[in-house]
Amino acid sequence: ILLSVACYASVLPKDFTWGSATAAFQVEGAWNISGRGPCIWDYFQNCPGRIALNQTAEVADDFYHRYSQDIQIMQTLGIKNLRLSISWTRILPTGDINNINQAGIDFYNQLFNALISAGIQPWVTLFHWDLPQAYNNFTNQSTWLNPDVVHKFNDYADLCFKSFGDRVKHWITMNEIQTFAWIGYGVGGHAPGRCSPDINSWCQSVGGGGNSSTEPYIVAHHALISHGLAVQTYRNKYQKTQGGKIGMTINSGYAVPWNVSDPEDHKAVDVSVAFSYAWFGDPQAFGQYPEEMTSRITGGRLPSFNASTSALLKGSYDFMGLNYYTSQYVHYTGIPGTDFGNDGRFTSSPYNASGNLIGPFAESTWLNVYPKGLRDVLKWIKKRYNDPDIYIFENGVSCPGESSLPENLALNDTFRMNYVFDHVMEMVDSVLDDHVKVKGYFLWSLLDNFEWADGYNVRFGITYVNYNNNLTRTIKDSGYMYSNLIQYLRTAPAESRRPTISSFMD
Ligand code: GBH
Repeated sequence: ILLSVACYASVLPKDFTWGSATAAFQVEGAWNISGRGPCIWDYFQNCPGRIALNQTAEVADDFYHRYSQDIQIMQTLGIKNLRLSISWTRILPTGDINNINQAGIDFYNQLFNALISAGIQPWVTLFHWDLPQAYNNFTNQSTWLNPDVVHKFNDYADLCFKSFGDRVKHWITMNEIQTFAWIGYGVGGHAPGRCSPDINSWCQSVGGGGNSSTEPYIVAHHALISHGLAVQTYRNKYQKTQGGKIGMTINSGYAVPWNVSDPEDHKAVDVSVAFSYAWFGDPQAFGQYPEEMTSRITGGRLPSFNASTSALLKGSYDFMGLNYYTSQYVHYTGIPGTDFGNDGRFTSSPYNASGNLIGPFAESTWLNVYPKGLRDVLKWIKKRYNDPDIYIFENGVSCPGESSLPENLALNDTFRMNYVFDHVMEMVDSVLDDHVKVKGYFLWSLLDNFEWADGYNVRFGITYVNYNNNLTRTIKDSGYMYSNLIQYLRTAPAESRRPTISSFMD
């Protein structure tokens, strides 16, 4: 029987990595338990008006106490990989390496052990936005603006490799540098709420209108160098003996010309992908920023790598990561502006010149469904970076109106089922027809959770979390669909690669 099973090739290789994903701040809660120190999001969420309905992540999904249940959910669904992040201040409460919180180390030891004994591999993000508040002294030389944070991050990363690297074989240094750099320091919508130097604010005002595009580039530069240093540490001290892999994950959509007959709008497509993916992909692959950025960002605002930081970054990855949610139409304007989009002289919109929508709106206002963009951006990454191994570390959706539905109706998330199915099918085409080396797919998210500035009012989970009833968990229809789909793709013969979604909806 074993032989006959092994005789044909399945649609995707048997060792393709299927998983789901979470992040510490969004699920753990237990914000002040057992010596955890405050991070910038603990501070930011208490600034009135910053989070929808002034909600906080103090409890979140209480994953800290309830992870055994969530492991059971993954076992039920046959999900064998979980991407999750470590809370920096749970193990280093003040960010100081001389002040290690053993209770925090113990927590992650127990968590990783529980996952592994359930047959689930942990894929660990070191930084999913929860920087120690100790590094924030509210000057323009604090948080990621301070070049010294590079060494603090390296100390933290080193401690994680040393403590957990015998069991954690995949490390992701940074989640979406563009998001925390731009939203955190350009427009102030994420921690630390900085929209400076125009109005030099930290938290005090909402929105701000500052839109400086000076600080996001500095922040991103320091985060990139932090990544490079942590990779060097891993390679020099741990990789040979521990045998794991390391990289980062980058959020990027693809783009579609706003006016198909305007060649400048076609050019804007390349520029926009350079401003999202290549901003972080090029330094890793080539040790420098993309030409599309250096030629457009005026006034010396984009830092540059010197010989040593360039060498540090160049080749600093074993795989490339992609978080894909949506794509936009882009239109060349030629007008320099102050925000980061206009540095590329383009605007983006879900509508094109004829007023057509690129795809249906999710509940999140920034997310329109456009599955083909996933295949397009994968092809773009393959070409630009000479065919690297790629992991899709996030892909998922919030369903229109979902957050105001009662639980029994929210469980029937057809919109999410279609989203996931359509994106996975684009990925299958990418692997089989474009020969892109996609090695894994992680669905965001295992659980409804604290959705940053949107609080609990937007849900991305394949598991429903009832915030009005003791945080009970119930698997949504999309969870079962995903479970059936991944089972099919690893067992069905290659020639049956175009199933219909209805066969997975039971
Ligand atoms: C991911 O980012 C995050 O990694 C994850 O933690 C999060 O839960 C998930 O998205 C779902 O949101 O509100 O107009 O300022 C995806 C990329 C970039 C999407 C920032 C939201 C803010 C748009 N994100 N963007 S806006």
